[in-house]
Amino acid sequence: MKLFFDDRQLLHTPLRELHNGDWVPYAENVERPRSIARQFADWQPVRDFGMAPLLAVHDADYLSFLERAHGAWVAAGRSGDAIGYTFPIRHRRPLDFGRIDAELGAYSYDAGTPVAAGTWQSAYWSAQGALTALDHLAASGDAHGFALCRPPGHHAGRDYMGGYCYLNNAAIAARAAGAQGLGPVAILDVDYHHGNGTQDIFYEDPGIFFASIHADPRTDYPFYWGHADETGAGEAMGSTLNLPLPRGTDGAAYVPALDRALDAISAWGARFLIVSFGADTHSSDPISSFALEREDYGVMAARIAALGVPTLIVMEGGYAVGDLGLNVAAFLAGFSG
Ligand code: SP5
Ligand code: ZN
Repeated sequence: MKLFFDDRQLLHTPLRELHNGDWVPYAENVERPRSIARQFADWQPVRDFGMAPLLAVHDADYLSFLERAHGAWVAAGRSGDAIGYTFPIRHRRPLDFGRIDAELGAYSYDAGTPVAAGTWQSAYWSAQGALTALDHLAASGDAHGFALCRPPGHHAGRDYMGGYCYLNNAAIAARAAGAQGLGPVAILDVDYHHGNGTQDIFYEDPGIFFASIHADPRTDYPFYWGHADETGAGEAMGSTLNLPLPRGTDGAAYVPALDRALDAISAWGARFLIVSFGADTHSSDPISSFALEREDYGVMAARIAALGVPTLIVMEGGYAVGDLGLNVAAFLAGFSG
């Protein structure tokens, strides 16, 4: 399996995030991609597919905000990471904001997603990595490919960032795959957290199936999405599947949910699959509460591979940096039997 990563993805270095009322070190740090990169000798270069595939998912004004946000923060006389403090939850509408703080709130839903000096560059190349891996799959006929996306993407929506995510790498690749005629495309999200951004982007899109297995949002971030009764809207009713699981879920309890998701993806007729893979389901993850072990990742991968559908794996979360590289390696190895 070919692996894709670009060093510019290390330029994104926020210092801290707000957690339980305290500022704590940023969990989505550069030790994550380093621990994964270390496990493999061979990385493929990332190519530049430009802005068009990003604009196929995200609003132009949001992308422009992301690109200039840190500069505007500095121009406002601030130092450190740009972060909002007021969020317009409802009644959002296009307004002509005159202050960076207003924009930071309008384009995000949490205080866990600061914009640092290198954020745009890293997010841009993270998305290009997913597109390069997709292009490789389409051109080579390989069954599986892996994009070490970082920053991750599945919490980012059409016009918002959140949950350490800025550009939705999986959604960008899914749209591009559909446009190239590789579909029907399905996305399977197995990060610990619900992929609310991906769900939102495709909620009314009958062309892309979205299935997510995650910690019950009653108790876990992102709280406001990922409940079992969210199943899609309009023409896309039934093309979203949410399988929330309780805290403490281990490999034995996880597999039946995975099989349900895979059955639904198969019944839907998917011919191309994108896996949003988070290793934050591991027992040692510092911000999550599932109990999967390393060998469970091989089991998961083998079941996904048994679908027999070309599969692009994009990296999402996973914060136990001591185990992360080994867990990702175990997952990827499971695709090769
Ligand atoms: C991609 C992904 O896994 N995003 C997860 C975002 C979760 N953010 C909120 C979790 C709050 C826990 N913060 C703990 C910080 C420890 N340094
Ligand atoms: Zn996660």
